[in-house]
Amino acid sequence: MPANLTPQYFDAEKKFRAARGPFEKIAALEEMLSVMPKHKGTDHLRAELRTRIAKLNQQAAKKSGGQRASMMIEKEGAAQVVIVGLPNSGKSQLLTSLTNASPAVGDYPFTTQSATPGMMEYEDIKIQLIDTPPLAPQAIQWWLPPILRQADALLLVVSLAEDPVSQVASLREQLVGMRITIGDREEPSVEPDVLTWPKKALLVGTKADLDSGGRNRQTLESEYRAELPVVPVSVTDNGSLDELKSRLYRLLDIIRVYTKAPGTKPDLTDPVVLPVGATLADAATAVHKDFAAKLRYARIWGSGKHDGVSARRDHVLKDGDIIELHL
Ligand SMILES: Nc1nc2c(ncn2[C@@H]2O[C@H](COP(=O)(O)OP(=O)(O)O)[C@@H](O)[C@H]2O)c(=O)[nH]1
Ligand SMILES: [Mg+2]
Repeated sequence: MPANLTPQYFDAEKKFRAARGPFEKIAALEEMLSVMPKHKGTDHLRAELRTRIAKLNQQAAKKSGGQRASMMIEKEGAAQVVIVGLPNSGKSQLLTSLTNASPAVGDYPFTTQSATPGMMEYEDIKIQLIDTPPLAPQAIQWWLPPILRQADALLLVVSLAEDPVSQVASLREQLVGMRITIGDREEPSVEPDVLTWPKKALLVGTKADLDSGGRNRQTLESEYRAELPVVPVSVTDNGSLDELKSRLYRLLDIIRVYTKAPGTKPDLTDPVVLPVGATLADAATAVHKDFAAKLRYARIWGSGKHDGVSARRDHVLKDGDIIELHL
């Protein structure tokens, strides 16, 4: 059976070939694994990659005094989003306010020492958020860059109780050090032929309630709005947290599609989550790996068309579409 590897896989493979040292190699192999289609045709290759990761882990463990080199947190839900920021910027508080998780929140730096995941509910889907230790130069631990590189998006957290511009500059510098780029801007400090991990990101200004006159928020928006979406929030304002959730959903470029069997009502509580641009054939594969090959046609409700029209396998789906697959 053909493996049908995607362009993302070959990009990750390029990163593997350019990787220096076991940590970068592990990060690249883990990325290859995470973007590889999961079906019989890739079983062998996936097993091989896992063996290579295990071997590199042993090597890396020797270098780092016995610790595991991989702390990858298995992705759950529709997307994996990592919260990053300087000490005391409100990262853990954000995870607490948006998810079921309860990391330690404290008014002193370096409260958070490890990565903590939590699930955020947004309408009918769940998005995984991961709280991390501060991105301060002296505190970045060897296992952090791979977690950031694997993320579907980053929340860059800065406190609006202080000057936000220097915080963003500092965060960017740390990220560039990990060869992670954000926004559309070319990073002049990254050599053009060095492989990088480009990431979608939202710039989240926390503690908006402590920003007297909204001055820091205005500064943040005027400096960065052209490159990155800027979202001010406060734990005292639920509306701001809801706004953050919906901005994050839009950033992720995903759609929800609901399936129904002929003659029944659709299940509107359990959507299939797909990337923007996904077709009926992609949706069929997401339901069952064999369905795309068997798909004859589908009926579709939504998509700005008449209800129940039949559509072909290359039809591009929209958020909220309901589909009925005919095999
Ligand atoms: N007034 C106010 N304080 C906040 C807000 N978010 C976080 N804090 C406080 O800021 C401090 C640092 O928060 P924490 O989440 O531990 O920061 P971290 O180090 O980035 O994880 C704590 O005392 C929080 O209670 C907010 O929206 N408003
Ligand atoms: Mg914390």
